[in-house]
Formats: sequence, structure tokens, C-alpha cells
Amino acid sequence: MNFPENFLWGGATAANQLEGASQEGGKGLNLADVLPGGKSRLKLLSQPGFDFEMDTEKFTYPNHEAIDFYHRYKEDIALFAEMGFKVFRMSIAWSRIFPNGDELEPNEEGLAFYDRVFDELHKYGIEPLVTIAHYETPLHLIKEYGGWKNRKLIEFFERYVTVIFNRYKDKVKYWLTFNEINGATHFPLFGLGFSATSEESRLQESFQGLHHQFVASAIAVKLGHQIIPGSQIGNMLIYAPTYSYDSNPENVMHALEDGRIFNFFCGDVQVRGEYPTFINRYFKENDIKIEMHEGDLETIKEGTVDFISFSYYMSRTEKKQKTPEEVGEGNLIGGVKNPFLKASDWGWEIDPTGLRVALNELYDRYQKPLMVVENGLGAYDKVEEDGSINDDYRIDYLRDHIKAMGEAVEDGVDLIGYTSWGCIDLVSASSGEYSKRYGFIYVDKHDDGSGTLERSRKKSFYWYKDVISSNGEKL
Ligand code: BGP
Repeated sequence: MNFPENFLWGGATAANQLEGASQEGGKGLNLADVLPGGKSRLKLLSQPGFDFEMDTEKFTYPNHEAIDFYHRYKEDIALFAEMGFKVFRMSIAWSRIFPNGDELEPNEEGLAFYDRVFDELHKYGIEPLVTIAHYETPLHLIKEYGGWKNRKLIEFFERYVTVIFNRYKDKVKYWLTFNEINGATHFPLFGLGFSATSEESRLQESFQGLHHQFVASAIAVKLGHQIIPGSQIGNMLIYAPTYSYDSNPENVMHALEDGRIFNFFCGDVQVRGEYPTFINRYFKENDIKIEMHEGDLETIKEGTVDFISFSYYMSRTEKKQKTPEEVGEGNLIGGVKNPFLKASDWGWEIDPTGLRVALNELYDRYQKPLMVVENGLGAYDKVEEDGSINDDYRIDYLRDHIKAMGEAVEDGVDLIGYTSWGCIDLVSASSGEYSKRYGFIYVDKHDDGSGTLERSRKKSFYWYKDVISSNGEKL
């Protein structure tokens, strides 16, 4: 495998799924803090009408404690360093910096926490890659302002990024604006911080919210370049190459239309700095009208990203007319079952070649450096009597995906890094479970809340260490 020299190997996380200490250090509550644990979470995420109130008698709230990285970051970073990480993807929890989101002054204790984390990473020569917003909008902005539906959030976000860029300008070079920004139309609750008013209004509200995020993201890119010369600021997409179910031209056209709205619309705006022409017809047919302010399109044009990052878990297979039996169960973004693919225990179809397709599609379209910032297998792990965890299934999954990346590099794609998702076990975003594990590092914590939070190395830990030290040769 021909990975470039200085390839950024590492792992990825998000504050809300990792840190815990949800009400320590002056932190305010955010969206993830009010999402109940368990499989019902996925339903809540896509349905209108979530009310953001906690009911601790009925539900658990696993993100409150998560895996307690807040207190254990030194031990965890030492383990990342032992694997040889070059980069560590993490997010800053906005509500640690601005507990309500709309204050004028930041919370010093929150800022100091990330100083300590960045210093610890640099101690081992690990580059932080920081997501500015990863599904953790401050709760107050959701309740008082209606989340990203409200244009006011652009102003609050600008204040937040100005503070973090100034504070960490000597410590962080790589930044990502909004996590999986294009997931918004499927799950407005996650990225946009509101639950659609009704199924009918979901698209209108989501695209309006997205417009606000495009402007906010462009402002962040411009500010980042001013405050941190040499910084690299990327967007972040959830990417699922969309295949036609068969060669029926009707299905091919349907897959193309669906695929480009999901995969390319946000990228076109953030990378090319323009709304793509194909969206006009879609807006018209769905009666979507975007309210823009003067200067928005200019801001978007001036704030295009330096590189593109994306998560890759699955491809999607589309067909114009689908029967309920054909619909893929766990597939987060719809589509039908692909007869050529197996699925994970959560029904996510496993398709390493799809990653090569994704990399080629993105590079053909944009010719910008690419980074795969999430990829991995959520699986149940078993701890043997001697304490070992033999996660060969995870090794197989990752090996196949890394091979596919190597092929894409051979194809000529400018790929600069890979951070596998959940390098240490953490709370699942879509189901709030601990038992859906992705890590090289096992965390003793379970869905019923029991567990010591003790860390241990899985078989994949040693495997990934070799992958990194051989720059992808030893798979
Ligand atoms: C992405 C999110 C992550 C993450 C991952 C795995 O959509 O950006 O936050 O959790 O998916 O998903 P899950 O945790 O639901 O298995």
C-alpha cells in the first residue's frame, strides 16, 4: 500500500460521547445530555416533536458520564500514543465554553480543560483535529431560540469560534466545522438542534437551518484563516455512495438524483462556494424557500474549505419503487437491501469498495485533499476469562477499508489522513448504547450503567499499532 509519507493515522471521538462530567467545570447542558439511552433514541432523532425535557425515572442519560475522559484524558492519550497516533480527532463541547451559548464571556474553566488536553496530545507529538460542532448544541439555544432554524445562532457561533481560535491558535491547526452537515435533512435534531415541527415542514426547516450553518461555517473558515495563519479548515460530510439497484434507467436516474442531494449538495456549497444548480428544481418541487440575507452568498463564496473530511460507514442502494420488505433495516439514510453485502449487528451494510468509490467520487468532483475522519465497526465484544478481547471481526473490517483507501491512493486521490471512529469505546450516537463498541481500547462500562470504566487493550490495539508504524504496509 502506497500511503503518502506523513499520512495522518489516528482515531476519532466527540466530546459528548467521550467526556462525561456533563455538569462539571461550569459546563451547560447540551443536546446530547437530554437524549435518552437505548434503541428508542434513533426513533426520537428522526421524528418530529422531541421536547428536550429529561425524565430520569423513565430513561437513562449515558452521555452524562460517557467514559469519563474529562478525568482520564491523560491515561487515554498515553494509550493513543502507544498505538502511534499522529492525529486525534475530538470535538470541543460548545457548552463548556459558553454554557448557555448566548453569553458574552466564555467560561474559563472550560477553556482551560481543552488547553490541558491539547498540551497532553502535543507532549506525544499527536496533532489535534478539532470538530467545532459535533451534535452538541447548547440546550439553551435549542429551547430559547429553536436551534439552527434561528439565524441568531450564526452570531453566537461566530463568538464561540472567535474565542476558541484565539485561545488555541498555537495548539490546533486542523479544524472541522459541522459534523456530518448533510445528515441534517434526515436527522435535524442531531446537527441542527431542533425537531421538525411536522413531517411536512421537515425539509423546509432543515434546508433553512442548513443555510444558516453554511454561512456560519464560511465565517469560521474566514476567521480561522485570519486568526491562525496556516490553519487547515475542513467541512465534514456523512458520505454514502449511492448505487442504482439495477440497470433500469429509471432506477439509475433516481439513484443519481437522491445521491447528489445527499452526498453533494452540502459539499458543493462548502467547497465550491455556491448553491449547485440541481438544487433549484428540488426546492421548487418540494416547495422549499430559503430566506437569505444580503451578503450571505458572498460570505459563502469567500469561506470555502481547505479540505474535505467525511465519515464512511455504508453505501446506499436505491430503487424508485420500493416495497417495505426491500427496505434496508439499519441503513440510516434509507435505500433498499443490497444483495451483495453483509450487514453489521446493527444492520449497517459493510462495503469496503464503497469507500474507494466515495474517495474517487469526491476527488473527481472537487480536487481537494480528503480525510476519512470516521469509519469503523460497531460490534459486541467479549472479554475472555484471561481478560483478552479477540476482536478479529473488527480487524477484518478495518483492514478491508484501509486496503480500499490504498487503492484510492493508487487511483490518484489526494488522501491525507484516516481517523477510525471510536478509537476508544464510547457512547453510541444513534442508540446511546455502550455495548455498540468501536474501540481498540475496551472500556468496562455497560448499558445498565455498571462497570469500573477501566481501560484495556483489545487485539485490534496491537494490530493498529503495526498498521501505523508500517504506514499501512502491515495489514
Ligand atoms: C456518526 C457520528 C458519530 C458516531 C458514528 C457512529 O454518524 O458522527 O458521532 O457515533 O456515527 O454511530 P453510532 O454511534 O450511532 O454507532
